[in-house]
Amino acid sequence: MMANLQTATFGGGCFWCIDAAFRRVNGVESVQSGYAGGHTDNPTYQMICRGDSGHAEVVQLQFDADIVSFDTLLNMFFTLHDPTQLNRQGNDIGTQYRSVVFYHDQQQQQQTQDCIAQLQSQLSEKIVTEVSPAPEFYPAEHYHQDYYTENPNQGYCSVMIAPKIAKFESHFAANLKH
Ligand code: MHO
Repeated sequence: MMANLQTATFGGGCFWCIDAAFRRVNGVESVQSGYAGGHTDNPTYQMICRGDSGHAEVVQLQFDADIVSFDTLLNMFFTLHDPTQLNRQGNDIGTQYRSVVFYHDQQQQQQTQDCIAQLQSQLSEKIVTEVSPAPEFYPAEHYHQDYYTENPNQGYCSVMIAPKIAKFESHFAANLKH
């Protein structure tokens, strides 16, 4: 059967974490960490961290929409980070860590807006997630790809990411790769 491949692009804090989570999801065929939404071409991680490039740390996914829906990916995305924090996730502070959905078509835009409206009705704090058309995506340096798998003992991975992934795996057990 032909795969119904689609693209999704999400930013929600450090990309190591959402990269690790989405790699586990059944139907997600590829995950790339990168930069998008700023105003400089071919940014480097160093430029991102200076904060003046305007880029966000994002992950870009290819997923088979016949196996996992964009709505399910949105639900996952909103449990992986706090969409009420402006330009920060925990101790990670700066525009590079902003909450953002870069939609690839009108349907993704509508689904994102509906998902945010629904989630907002359950939250007292305002959701600040940016919802914008997908701009050019710049893949991050090789060492940022699948960082969590490659560097499980690195401090940030073991302290910050591992517990989030454990929670993610129990919450979305039915959606994981076997
Ligand atoms: N605070 C973390 C974030 C890394 S992430 C790729 C660190 O600097 O290790 O922004």
